[in-house]
Amino acid sequence: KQESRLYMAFMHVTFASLLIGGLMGLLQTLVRSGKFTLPFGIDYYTLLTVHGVILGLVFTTFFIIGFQNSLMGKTVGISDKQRKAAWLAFWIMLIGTAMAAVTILVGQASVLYTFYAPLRAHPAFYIGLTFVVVGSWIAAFVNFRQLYVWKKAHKGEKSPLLAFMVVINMIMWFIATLGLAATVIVQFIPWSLGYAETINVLLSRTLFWYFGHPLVYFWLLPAYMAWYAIIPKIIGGKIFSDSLARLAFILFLMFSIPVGLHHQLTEPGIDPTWKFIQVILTFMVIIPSLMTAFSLFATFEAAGRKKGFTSLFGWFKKLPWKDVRFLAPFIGMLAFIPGGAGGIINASYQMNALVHNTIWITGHFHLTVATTVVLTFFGITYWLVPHLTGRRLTPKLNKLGIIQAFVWTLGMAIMSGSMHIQGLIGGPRRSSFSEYAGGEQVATWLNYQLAQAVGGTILFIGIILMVYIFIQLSFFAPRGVEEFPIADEEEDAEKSPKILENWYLWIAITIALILFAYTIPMFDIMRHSPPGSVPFDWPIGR
Ligand code: HAS
Repeated sequence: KQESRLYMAFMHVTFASLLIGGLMGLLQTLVRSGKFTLPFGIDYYTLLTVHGVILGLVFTTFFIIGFQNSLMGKTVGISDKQRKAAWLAFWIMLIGTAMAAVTILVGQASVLYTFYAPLRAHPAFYIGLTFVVVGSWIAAFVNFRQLYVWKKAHKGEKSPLLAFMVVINMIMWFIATLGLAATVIVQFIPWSLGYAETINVLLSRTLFWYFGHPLVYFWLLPAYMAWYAIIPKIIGGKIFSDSLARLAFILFLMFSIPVGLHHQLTEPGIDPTWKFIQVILTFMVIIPSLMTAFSLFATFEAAGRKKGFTSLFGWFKKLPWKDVRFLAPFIGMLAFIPGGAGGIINASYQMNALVHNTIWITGHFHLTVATTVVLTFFGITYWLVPHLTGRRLTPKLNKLGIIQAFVWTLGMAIMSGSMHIQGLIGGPRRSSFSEYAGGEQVATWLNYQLAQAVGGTILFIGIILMVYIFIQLSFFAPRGVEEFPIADEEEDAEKSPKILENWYLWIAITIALILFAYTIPMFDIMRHSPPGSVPFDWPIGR
């Protein structure tokens, strides 16, 4: 019960964030349609910042840490001391979130979720972010300790797959947030307090993206945990390959971080050679996703064939289509096929020039994070929350969940689809409605903006449905037992090689790759970049 309370605390913040962030998203699409103006003089960029920060940073981080803690508790156990430390992490993160949220809401931090210079916020925003990061570090070290204690008690045994995956994700998070901490503590806090007269803009952007790209894999990997080790149980199958899953996660650890420059391909001040090297590394980070796709097909096919299907695709029909715990993540997987293809386009150096800073990019991340990841998180919620609250996912709630998944898919297909097309015909991202003095090209964007408002409205209905289901599963669904589905390996599976758990080796390679990809560009940025022409009294939010 004590453990459940901890994990549920994270879930409550998650779904409160979904509601607030989703409402902001709806308003944004309405404003961009040109048919609606914000009341009470609310600034579009305040809205955009609340949306990005609350959904991109708060919703995701609280869900991930809560879910991962529950995986650790289930697989390697949690002691009283560790539980208390995890509570400390929760409160520090919550205080930080509240500080940042209030600062944004009062219009003192309209700097978007990417917040790099020259945009400037009130110091409370940066201090709040620091709290969130410190809280998440405590959570990470609790997870490291949990696995360490388990290993000591189980000498020579392979660690449980899910615990291994959580630790990889938190090591990646820790290394990535060092960049965030550096820019916030060394650059932003002194600058926003007026102690530093100028700020090195390029350095702040580079440090942000050093963190910003692994951030997207920090969102993705918990979804992969469910795909590799939970979905097989739900469909009545087994884990296809423990070694393949571990190797995919190790590749993510190594290649997620030294790729941040692919967000800065159009940026002056960075030598193109280093951009090109990081583009190559970006293509390396695609490989573990392709391995995942292969493994998922194999899992589905093996599960179906075990049920006696011999025809080429007969097994496909026998997947549990009416079980929302499977269906929602499955739609997420499907969305990742165009989502991942879009990512490959973004990463292709020359093609990036076509799509960068257009609303295509917004379409890309609504497919990847807001569909693939979010639908998988919803799929997890349907069993995790009743498991924790001692209730059951009733057939009625299951049905409502299926409707929710279809509403989400429809809304996102319309919204993200029109964002992709509008991006290709030049529609900019991060902008409010404008007719740009009546340009001819601008007229071609208007219908797509209307379509985005339609999609955004459907998505908001999806959010209300999801929050309703969450409340039901938390407080009102009938009492009962809901399983925590963790799949086993095949009986005749080969033993996973010990080297896969050689943490020193993988962390050393990760650090070596980061040093290789970043040392010279960073040195150049600090040596050649003008120290920054943005004075400390630069108006907030501009
Ligand atoms: Fe991205 C920009 C490149 C993946 C999120 N990305 C963003 C931004 C976000 C984001 C938020 O190189 C905007 C940041 C901002 O505000 O400026 N992205 C990639 C690449 C990948 C990728 C190469 N992105 C993601 C994921 C995200 C995410 C995942 C969130 C979770 N992205 C970029 C680049 C930019 C960028 C550039 C900067 C653009 C710019 O100029 O600003 C890859 O990881 C994608 C690999 C994925 C695949 C798909 C594998 C498919 C699977 C599903 C299998 C399905 C099954 C079901 C089994 C190759 C695993 C099948 C069943 C049937 C019946 C068929």
